[in-house]
Amino acid sequence: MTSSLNKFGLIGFGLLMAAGALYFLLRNDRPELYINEFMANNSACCPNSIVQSEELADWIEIYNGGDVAVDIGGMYFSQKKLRREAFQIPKKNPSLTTIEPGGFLLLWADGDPGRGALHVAFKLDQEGEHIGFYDEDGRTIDTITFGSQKENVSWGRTRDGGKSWKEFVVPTPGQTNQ
Ligand SMILES: [Ca+2]
Repeated sequence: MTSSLNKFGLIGFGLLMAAGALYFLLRNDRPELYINEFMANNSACCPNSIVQSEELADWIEIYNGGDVAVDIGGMYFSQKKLRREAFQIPKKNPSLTTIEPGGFLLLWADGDPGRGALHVAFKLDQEGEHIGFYDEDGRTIDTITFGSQKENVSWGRTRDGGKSWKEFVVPTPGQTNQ
């Protein structure tokens, strides 16, 4: 009797573990978003024709490498490695904060979130620091740690969503990296 109970207990435990693994796999469909390019030492970028703004603040370009539109409203950004210090993108402006498949979104790192949904509550340190991008449930989407940045030169992935990074003397905020 004891051994039969143990057997059923083991089967039950196995089923529970399988269900847990399946749940994890289904839950693990992270949005295919990337920190694609950023500028942390900006005194001249960027012309209105590119970003329709006269901003000269630091910026972070996000790229959607997936095949579905993603609203980053509710997601978090941080310039520290601690998630609890992250800034949450407002959820009330999906028309501003949704990135189409293959599309780009520019966030202004001007430390002035009162200026709108695309302005985060921190600036980037041109001497180098960290950018963390986290999903609403706290899971990490992307992070980058960078060193000292040259004036008006951006740092970005050599190709959109790719693994390697390089300097861009001609930055491409809101557009494909090239
Ligand atoms: Ca770009």
